Parts: sequence; structure tokens; C-alpha cells
Amino acid sequence: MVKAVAVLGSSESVSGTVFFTQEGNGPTTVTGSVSGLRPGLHGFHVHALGDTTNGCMSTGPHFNPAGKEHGAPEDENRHAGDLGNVVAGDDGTATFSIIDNQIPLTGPNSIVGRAVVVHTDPDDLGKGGHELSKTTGNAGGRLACGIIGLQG
Ligand SMILES: [Cu+2]
Ligand SMILES: [Zn+2]
Repeated sequence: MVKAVAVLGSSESVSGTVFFTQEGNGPTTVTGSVSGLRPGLHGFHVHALGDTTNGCMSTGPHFNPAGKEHGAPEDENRHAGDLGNVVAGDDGTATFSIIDNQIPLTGPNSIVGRAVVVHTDPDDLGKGGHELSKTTGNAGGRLACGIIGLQG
């Protein structure tokens, strides 16, 4: 079992912790919670770089080792980092459990050392018809992010 964790922070009052586990070559399970959000949907992605020298802006684009278009987690044509949306309740907290096959914790496409980002707006999953739909899902600003690091 390989485990990783990302502690999310931002200049806003958004915070949270995201845990990743993977057994062998099986899917990766992503669990956690993020608080301080506006109620509703927020785009949730693995971005390519674990660089927060300029806050969440320097984490690069969505992790996309296969050179595909932005999409929904269940789509064939999607970025590996496309985890869809998390949903915040009326208390502003989103709690989630996601199982995904494209974000391994080992090997050439490992997400360790990259970043997880929570966005201001809903991810349209590539289907919104906006000029940004096929690259970012038009999910708006980067509210909070954290670097994915190995956990013991
Ligand atoms: Cu993103
Ligand atoms: Zn994407």
C-alpha cells in the first residue's frame, strides 16, 4: 500500500486535507475534506507541478501525460488529473471519496510531487461550450492547493 497526502492552503480561508492510497497496480482512492468553500460544486484536479512559489498559479495545467482533452472522470478522453467536482454543503465543507484509475502513486505517471487544486467554480467536465471547457472545464480561479507528498 502506497499512501500520500496533500494539505491544502490558500490566501483565502479555504483549507483541507486530501489523502491518497493505492494498493499494488490498482486504482487510487482519494478521500478528504475541504472547508471554507461557497456551497455547491467546485472543480477538483491534479495539476502537473508541485510548485507553489507563486501560490496555486504555479502548479501548471491539469496533469495530462497522455495529451488528451479536458473531460469528466468517467470519460475516455480526459486529462489524468480530471477528478471532476467536489460538492460543498451549506456549511461550506466538501467531503469526498473518489476512486480513479489514472492517478497512480508510483511509476512514470505518478502524481506524487504534483499538486491538487480546488477551484472557485464548477468544472463543466468539457461540455460547457465555453472556450475553456476543453482545457480547464472553465472552473475559474484556483481557490486552494496542496503538494502531493508521500506519507508513511
Ligand atoms: Cu484545476
Ligand atoms: Zn483537465
